[in-house]
Amino acid sequence: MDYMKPFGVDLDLSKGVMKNPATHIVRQASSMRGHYADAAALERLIAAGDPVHYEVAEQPVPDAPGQMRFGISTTLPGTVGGECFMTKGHYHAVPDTAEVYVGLRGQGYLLMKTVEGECLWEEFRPGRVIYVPPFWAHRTVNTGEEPLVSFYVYPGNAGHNYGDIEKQGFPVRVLKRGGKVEFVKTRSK
Ligand code: PAN
Ligand code: ZN
Repeated sequence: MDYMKPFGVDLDLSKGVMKNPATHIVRQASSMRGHYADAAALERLIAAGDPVHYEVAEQPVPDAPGQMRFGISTTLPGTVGGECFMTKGHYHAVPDTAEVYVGLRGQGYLLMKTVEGECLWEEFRPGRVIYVPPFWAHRTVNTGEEPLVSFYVYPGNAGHNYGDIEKQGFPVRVLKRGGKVEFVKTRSK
């Protein structure tokens, strides 16, 4: 049999980065249109330099059910009209696939929602493991003053469904006003 070869990668835990990632995705403010409540504030931010909102570093593995994809996700600090910087968020394209996150650096939350509209969140902090069960969409939100860095791992065949979140959003928004974090429900479902 032609086996895939084992491999290792190095993380710098003090900086919260993966050394020499094969894939490095960078999402700037301009790729976040439609995700924040205050569209005008986002446009002002884009015009003022289009800052990075988050980055993902990965070592790709085959898209097969027995494989595990893993990497480092870094969400930067900041707000858009009071709403904390966040990732787009997604369901897995194969919806009955779970994911494990481990907080490495920084503070924030992983917001999770079901297709019926239930929305729950778990706190991110260094050393905190968060389990995302099958069927829950997930979005990282940075409520702190430094980059929020996490390690994640999920099944190789899971894929990503961003379209449903672009249409539905999340029923809870995370704001920071006067240094205080607030969870605001935007609708009952
Ligand atoms: C993570 C996320 C990463 C970026 O690797 O993909 O945090 O967030 P978006 O994919 O929502 O832009 C993951 O959950 N993978 O399944
Ligand atoms: Zn995921």
